[in-house]
Amino acid sequence: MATAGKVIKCKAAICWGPKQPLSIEEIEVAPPKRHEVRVKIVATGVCRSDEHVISGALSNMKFPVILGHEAAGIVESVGEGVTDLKPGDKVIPLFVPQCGECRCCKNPDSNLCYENDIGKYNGVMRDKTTRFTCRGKPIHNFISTSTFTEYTVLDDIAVAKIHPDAPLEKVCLIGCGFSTGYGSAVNTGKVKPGSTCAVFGLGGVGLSVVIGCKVAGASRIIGIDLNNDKFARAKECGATECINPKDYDAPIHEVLAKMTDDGVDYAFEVIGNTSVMTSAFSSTHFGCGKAVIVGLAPSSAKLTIDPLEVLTGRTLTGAVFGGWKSKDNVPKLVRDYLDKKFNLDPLITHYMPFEKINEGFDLLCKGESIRTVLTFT
Ligand code: COD
Ligand code: ZN
Ligand code: ZN
Repeated sequence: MATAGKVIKCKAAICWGPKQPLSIEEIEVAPPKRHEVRVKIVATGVCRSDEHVISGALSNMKFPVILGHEAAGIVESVGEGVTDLKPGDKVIPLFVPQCGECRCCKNPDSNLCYENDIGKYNGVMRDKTTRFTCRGKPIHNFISTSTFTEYTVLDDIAVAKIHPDAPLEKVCLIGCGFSTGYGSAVNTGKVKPGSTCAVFGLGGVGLSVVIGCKVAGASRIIGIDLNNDKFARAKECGATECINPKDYDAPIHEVLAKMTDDGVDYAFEVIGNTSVMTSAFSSTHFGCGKAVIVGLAPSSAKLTIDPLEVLTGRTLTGAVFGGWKSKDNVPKLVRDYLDKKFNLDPLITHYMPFEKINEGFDLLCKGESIRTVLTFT
């Protein structure tokens, strides 16, 4: 490519600090260094973790920063030492990288590579520097990805090559929301055929849990949300019934116990609310239930559970990115999508040009969108 080895000037959305709209600016993107790739982003989703930074809920962030972590694009150029990617390859950035060498990467039961920047938010590449500048200032990276820009640079452990036929404006959801929910059901929960599941929270990730429960063969999938507007789409994704806790005087775990002969086999908390986590756990069967935490609670929050509820046989677990080892599994998930194992269409409510990014976040905050996908024209 004519741009290889050169600085690229392009558009990006800069988050200069919390509680202010993102600002579309021209930035400079340096060429990839050793074991890095520069990627042209084609489509990127408006997702919760980005919103948590904008709203100030994630307090230890470094600013200014280019947010965005759910995306798909095309490799523009590669740095030295990159063997598995070449210009023109379709790719998905990985906010949980897979280095293949750390204790988690070597353990088949974990996917949380030590090279991740979640929670630490150092905001730099593996070599501790950034490839972005704007108005002469260095701009931080966000969780190994930074996709709210026409071009980004990624460590090669944080990018997966996908099938050349993949429609990027759909499979971008495999970079976060879809895989997080779907994997929580099929990997972390290991939902069995014929089982009964409860899914608390029917946003994009909750709906992806519903899809996972359905693909795993669950016979009952009960959706729970405070907003009745979420129910039709949940049923489209596979929920067999939906309930609103506001419609009942009794606590929701008692309602579910009555509906399900003493409790569900699997309950998923997909909101990030500790009192809902407690009720999700209590909603599972006393002798064999499993609760999976998908939502991220505020950092000061503590979870209260009755130890007797664990002693009798319930399990409480959780995972980021649906437990998927990212570099190994993202290409497989894309192939499963192309083979029509699941549909991503019900999750995408809006498409917008990248410049309308702040409108995308407004819709998410108002609960009016499931996923807004931003595209570069
Ligand atoms: N009871 C029932 N439903 C509720 C309640 C409640 N008390 N409170 C809110 N809800 C409903 C809302 O009406 C909404 O429909 C739904 O819960 C939440 O949906 P969204 O659209 O806000 O969120 P999602 O589905 O996009 O994301 C949910 C997560 C829990 C995954 C997300 O918020 C989160 O915690 N992310 C961090 C963890 C993670 O894995 N992140 C990956 C990168 S984003
Ligand atoms: Zn996300
Ligand atoms: Zn690792």
